[in-house]
Amino acid sequence: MSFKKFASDADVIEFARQHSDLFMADEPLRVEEIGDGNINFVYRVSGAATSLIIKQALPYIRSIGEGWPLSQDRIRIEAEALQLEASHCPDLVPEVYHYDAEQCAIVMEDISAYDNLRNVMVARQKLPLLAEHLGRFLADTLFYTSDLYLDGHAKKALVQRFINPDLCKISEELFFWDPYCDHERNSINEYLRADAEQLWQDEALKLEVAQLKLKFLNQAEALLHGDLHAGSVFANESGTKIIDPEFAFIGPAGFDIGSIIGNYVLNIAGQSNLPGDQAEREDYQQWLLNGINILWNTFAQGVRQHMRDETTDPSLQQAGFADWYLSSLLADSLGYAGTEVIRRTVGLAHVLDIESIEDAQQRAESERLALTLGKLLIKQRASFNTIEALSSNLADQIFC
Ligand code: SR1
Ligand code: MG
Repeated sequence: MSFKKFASDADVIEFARQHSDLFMADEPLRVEEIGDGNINFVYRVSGAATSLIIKQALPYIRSIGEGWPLSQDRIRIEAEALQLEASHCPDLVPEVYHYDAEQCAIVMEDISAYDNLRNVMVARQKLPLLAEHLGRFLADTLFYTSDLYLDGHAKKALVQRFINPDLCKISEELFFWDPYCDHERNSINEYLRADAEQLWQDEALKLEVAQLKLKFLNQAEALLHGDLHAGSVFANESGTKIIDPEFAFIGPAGFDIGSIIGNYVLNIAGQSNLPGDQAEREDYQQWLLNGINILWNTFAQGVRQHMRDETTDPSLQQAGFADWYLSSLLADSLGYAGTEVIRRTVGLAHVLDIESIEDAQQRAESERLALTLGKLLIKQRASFNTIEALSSNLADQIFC
């Protein structure tokens, strides 16, 4: 393989010209490195009227360096996942213009007309279509890549194509192990130390987390995005784009649904101590709780409709099956939401929604609320018959 990291802006520009027809031959182009994630390098190349994005995967994690090597196959997986998602919901993902196996790079649509959902939520912006778009993305991508739709051969070929052991290992450790012990990778606010120690002693919680981990390890249900946090979503008043599926693999559908619900919950916990008027913060928390309802209900209605119209396996058309499937999936999703909330509070990778609370003691209050909600989501995940029952229970905890 002749992989080399782009060494200069000129390299990036040459690559952009070679692999897109967006620019005129003599048009001056400029480059910015805009990657603010943990793992890769991301460049925007702009001309007078148009722009595109180039994402390059190095053989290690950007934020850690060569000490944490990482397979570059992740960029193939990302390109193929984006293309597959685009075949089901093209309006909800950036278009891939070119995937380059040699340079471990993707050339794709610039989505700078949209804002990062993490910043949107911290700024308490209400986007009217967001939750519906997320629910539809989940319904389409999860249904069409599962046995509810595919025949056995096609499904197993998909499992093979999306084997992603390096990236799965990151999630296996960061979601399901590190936060539940005194791991050196954890990052813990000193005012939250006692709460973290209590968490490490909570044997009942750790047993539930072990069950969720086993499903993550062995339930090859549907093609997951695999890292569906608020930083992987860009949105505005009229549209939504879901990016970065480099963690994609065939796993339990509830993991994606839970990851994004967990990010709604993290923002809700952060709002309690973010600056601003209390009424305004509570109004936003309520808007987010309602967003969780809309997201799940859009997902569930979409899947029911797809099952009615497109599931051909006669066993899976059995009366009552769709109800059973969705109620087990709700429980899984809430459990995974809880693991996302807890790992973002005491684990390696935290979120701006809480980190932007400057005062460490106030931040610990939001982190404590996040831990309470995370534990509730995991331990009581099977007790909620509807999403509304869950959100009203969360409201009791938040507004008490
Ligand atoms: C070391 S990677 C930390 C986190 O960043 C990614 O976006 C994933 O969420 C991962 O868990
Ligand atoms: Mg990412």
